[in-house]
Amino acid sequence: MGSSFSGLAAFQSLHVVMLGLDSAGKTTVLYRLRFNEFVNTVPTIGFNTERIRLGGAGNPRGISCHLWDVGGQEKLRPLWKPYSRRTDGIVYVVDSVDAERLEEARAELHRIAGFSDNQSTPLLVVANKQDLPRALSVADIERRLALGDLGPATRYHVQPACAITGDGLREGMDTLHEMIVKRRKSLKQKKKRQ
Ligand code: G3D
Ligand code: MG
Repeated sequence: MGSSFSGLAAFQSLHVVMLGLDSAGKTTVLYRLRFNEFVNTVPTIGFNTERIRLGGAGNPRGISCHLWDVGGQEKLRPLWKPYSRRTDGIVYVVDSVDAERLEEARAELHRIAGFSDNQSTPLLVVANKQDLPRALSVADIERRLALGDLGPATRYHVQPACAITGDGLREGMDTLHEMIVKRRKSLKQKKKRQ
């Protein structure tokens, strides 16, 4: 990964970490994005990682993105801090049906976002499992995760999605990519002014 955010090279490979409680659907998201097909998952012990391509229709070659899927079981959550250090973006996957665990998901998200390295890192919340009947709406998830409390410096977007079919995932990743580019530009301008 490029160590500076100036120059084109730094734009060519992004480093994104995917977090969320166990069973939210992170590994399903990863393999759906990587292989464009449903892959039956087993609980992740440690992490999975794949290189995927990002970039909207205007970008035929796309940008390479290293996506890390870090296990979400409680005993693995201490890993979230080192894996989320100096990432370009964070994908936070939630199970939109598991209303009971959204409070736990909120607390973990705010803990991660509060680490000094992560302040202002763009955040894509994937409101996963929207195919299921009792899925909560985007507005409900935004409220329950208290995303408004993350502070004005943090760009975020909540994307309704279904990792089984892939619906919403590409749109979500494209929005994350746009947020990453905007943040880099504003950091660059800030640096110039100093
Ligand atoms: P994790 O990596 O966050 O722990 P997984 O989660 O990707 O292993 O997924 C956990 C379970 O949720 C899996 O089911 C998976 O198939 C299911 N799942 C993932 N995304 C969706 C979705 O969008 N809709 C529905 N209905 N289910 C989803 P199993 O049965 O293997 O536990
Ligand atoms: Mg997993």
